[in-house]
Amino acid sequence: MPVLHGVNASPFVRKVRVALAEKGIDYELNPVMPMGVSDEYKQKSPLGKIPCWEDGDYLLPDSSCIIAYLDKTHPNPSLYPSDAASFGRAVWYEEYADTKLVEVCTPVFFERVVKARILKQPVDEERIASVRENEQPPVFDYVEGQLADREYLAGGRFSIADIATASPFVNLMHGGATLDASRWPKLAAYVERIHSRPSFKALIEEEKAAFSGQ
Ligand SMILES: N[C@@H](CCC(=O)N[C@@H](CS)C(=O)NCC(=O)O)C(=O)O
Repeated sequence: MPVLHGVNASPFVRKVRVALAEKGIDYELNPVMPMGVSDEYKQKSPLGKIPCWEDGDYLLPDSSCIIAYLDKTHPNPSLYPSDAASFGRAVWYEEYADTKLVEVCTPVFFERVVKARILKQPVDEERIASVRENEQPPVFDYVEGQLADREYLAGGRFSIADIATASPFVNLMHGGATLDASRWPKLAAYVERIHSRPSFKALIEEEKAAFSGQ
């Protein structure tokens, strides 16, 4: 059976797990923690990052590469729009989410879950306040504006753009922060809608159960 290396609190590992669930692909999750990976793991994933996909002697790191590959091996349902313009927008939204949404959503998770519950270190509340007041608003404004009245971000149906965009908001939620629905009503409704898909919902439940034991 193919193996996905990584832990599910990672927004990038979650992206791949959601794609696998949407496509109904069986796999094993090998829990590789992102900090201090072994030299053996670096042979598989040269940047030393999670996730990495391993199927027999086929190795592929990076969530974006893995999902693009899986869309070729298991094309139904495709997670990419078929027309060129929507395809381009979808992979742009994926890039924006992987870079910018992850940057502004994960510090709250890092402080309140990783530091407080796992590393047993003090939480930097000033850092959390600064991220929430200064860093998140322009990023959330952008996604709110891009959504306009769309149900999905690109191509009129669920795609990689929605997987990547909704994933970091799971980390925000684990960090106990809510998205202000009075300020970002479209984004809040969209995130709730995407998180309620069976693929996301099952993972969110699994992650919540794992963190409640910490
Ligand atoms: N572009 C990569 C990013 C993966 C990534 O940054 N993963 C983090 C965990 S959330 C990691 O492994 N960090 C360890 C490191 O940077 O050394 C992807 O999409 O898979």
